[in-house]
Amino acid sequence: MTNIRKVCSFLLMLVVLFSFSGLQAEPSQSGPGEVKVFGLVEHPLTLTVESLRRMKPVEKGATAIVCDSGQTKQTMKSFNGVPLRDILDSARVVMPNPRQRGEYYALVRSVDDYNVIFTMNELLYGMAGEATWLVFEENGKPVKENGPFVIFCENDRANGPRHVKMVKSIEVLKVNPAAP
Ligand SMILES: Nc1nc2c(c(=O)[nH]1)N[C@H]1C(S)=C(S)[C@@H](COP(=O)(O)O)O[C@H]1N2
Ligand SMILES: [Mo]
Repeated sequence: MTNIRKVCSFLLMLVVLFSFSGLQAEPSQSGPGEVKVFGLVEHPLTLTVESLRRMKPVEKGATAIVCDSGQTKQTMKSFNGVPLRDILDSARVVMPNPRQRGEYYALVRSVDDYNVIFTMNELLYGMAGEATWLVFEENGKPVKENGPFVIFCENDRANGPRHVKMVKSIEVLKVNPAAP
């Protein structure tokens, strides 16, 4: 009897262990209403509108989304967002070798597979760092069709191409070493 009990609790333990390892093996699976931040970071994050509100969001005024063709695709009276740089700061990108800092990038993926990279270099040292936002409100309301999350770089000359609607995840990666 006690043996059966032991076997049972052992099996239960295995089930628990496996389900936990399963969770860790798929960090990129964001649920609806959340954005996962993972990859080469110390603290993977699961962002929601509530958690973004606690991260010092900035409210910006009238903004247009302009395609490379010059066509205005969208205008907003205002938007609310957290700098992508602050998000990557709190996730703590792991860069053990400062000489390789130019090799890191954040890959922003969307639900419909429109994906854009932002390099850590431009976010930390360039103009894009001041102006790349994870947006969760437009015109004072939650982002509807394009949302709930959008990432874009406000000061891109044409800011449509790097305007990612329906953001699903942010993965920090490093370029592969050159083949020997
Ligand atoms: N998820 C997602 N985001 C996207 C796109 C897309 O197809 N899917 N198109 C991009 C392009 S090319 C532009 S110009 C802007 C504006 O696109 P819209 O005309 O669909 O609003 O969104 C960008 N973001
Ligand atoms: Mo576009």
